[in-house]
Amino acid sequence: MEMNAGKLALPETVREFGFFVDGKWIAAGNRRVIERNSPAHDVPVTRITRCTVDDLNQAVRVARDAFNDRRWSGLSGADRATVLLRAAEGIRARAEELALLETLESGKGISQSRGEVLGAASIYEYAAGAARALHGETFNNLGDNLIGLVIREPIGVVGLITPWNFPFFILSERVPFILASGCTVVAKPSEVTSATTLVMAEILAEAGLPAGVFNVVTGAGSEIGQAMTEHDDIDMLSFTGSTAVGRRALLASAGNFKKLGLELGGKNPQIVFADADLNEAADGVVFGICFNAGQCCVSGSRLIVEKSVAVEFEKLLADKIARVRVGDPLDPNTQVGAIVTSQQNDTILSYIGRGMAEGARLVCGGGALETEKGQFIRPTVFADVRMDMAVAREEIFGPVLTISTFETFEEAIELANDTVYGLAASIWTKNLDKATSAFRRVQAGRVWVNTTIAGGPETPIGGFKQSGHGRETGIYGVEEYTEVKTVHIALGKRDLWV
Ligand code: TXE
Repeated sequence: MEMNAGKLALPETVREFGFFVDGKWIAAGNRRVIERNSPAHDVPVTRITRCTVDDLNQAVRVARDAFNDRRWSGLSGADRATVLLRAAEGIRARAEELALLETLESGKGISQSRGEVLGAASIYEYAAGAARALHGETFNNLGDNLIGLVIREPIGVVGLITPWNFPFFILSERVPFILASGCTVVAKPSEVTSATTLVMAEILAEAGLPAGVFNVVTGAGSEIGQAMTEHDDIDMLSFTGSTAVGRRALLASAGNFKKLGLELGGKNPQIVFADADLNEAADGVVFGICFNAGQCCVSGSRLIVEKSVAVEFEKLLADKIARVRVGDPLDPNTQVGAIVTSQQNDTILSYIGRGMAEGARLVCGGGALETEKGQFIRPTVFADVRMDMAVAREEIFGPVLTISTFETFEEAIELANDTVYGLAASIWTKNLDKATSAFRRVQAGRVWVNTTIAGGPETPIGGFKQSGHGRETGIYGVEEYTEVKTVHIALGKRDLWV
């Protein structure tokens, strides 16, 4: 497509955003603002409002009123689906604008951003169907005098806190499902990547979503994010981000026992057996660690490879990594863009330093890519990694792969499960029995066999262990935002008690 014709130019002006509550833009006024620099180019690209806790409280009141008067939850699933389908059209119509904003704020390659934006539109289309498919159960086996109904109701006002690694895609894995269920929303995107969430508020309003159903407040996580976790009038909080903040959200939820959906960190194993197609497995492992510069909750960051093929596999990896195109995210050929913030860049570099200090053997990469502007890291591989090293235990959230080896199936599973996390795992083997035993035993919410980071909105996502609570997407993703109510209806004449 001509979309891929060439490198895009940096915009000449900084795009300013107010915030979006009750179907309207509210200008920053005398509030403070946050200016965002493109992490690849070091120039300001967007300016957002630093909302106050009062702004958050107002947004929650608006979302509460919109929920209570049933302007959205009272509609049929078919009517809600119409809005979601129009929103998908709205995303497609503004795809290039959304993709560019996403790239400018996050540093990810423009081709990837375009793919994520179009993928998001398709999630809205899926969720539109789910709005109509959502249903309960009946119990017609309670005798002639009683019938039981199990009905699902939207849970209420949902607070949504999203991270910077997939600002638009993660938002789109949640919002259409929350809306399909009939809930109302107050969203708070990451302070470094708020633009596409704000544009989405406008797209939803233009698609016919009633005012007050989807609201966006922007600003600091430690202020309004924290206030959202503590808010007594938020019925459910969906949080995606670090395990540390997820734990704080869990503690804060005790105030009103709000329901939590948490998608947190991962340290995901890639198990490669000797009988795998090694060339394809190496390609998958390189993709799994380089995708989004490794800033991905399901990055396959721990390679666990059978010893008999470890030397050959390491060479395949190094050859492939040398061919990965790291650079300017405005170039459609770029595969790995910039690191999102200087803090994240420092974190990754410090883990690379720790890997070396702990005695891991550097296979390739090992530091920053020298560029005139911006922050980039060369995909890095450490071999001879033991499970007591920090690089093997902690989520680095950068393009850093560790290699450990195994000799027996049991050892492979033990290594794979030797982590506090349980988000995802990949298994590479041509032996179906072995693949099945492995996917049964590995502790992870998502398992890929002979592929990695694949799939669509039909299936649920979420984590085991300290990777989180609850599931997003699929029919589970709509049910997650509902309460289950049991109704018994007596029929015929009452058998009197008194
Ligand atoms: O995450 P934070 P950070 C991991 C990854 C990364 C680390 C730190 O390992 O290196 O987290 O990233 C909001 N109450 N992941 O510091 O702080 C914040 O504004 C409520 C994994 O950016 O968790 C943003 O909207 N909210 C992850 C969101 O939380 C708060 C994706 C995530 O930011 C808050 C991102 C508070 N006290 C990072 N403080 C994944 N699993 O995909 C911040 N926030």
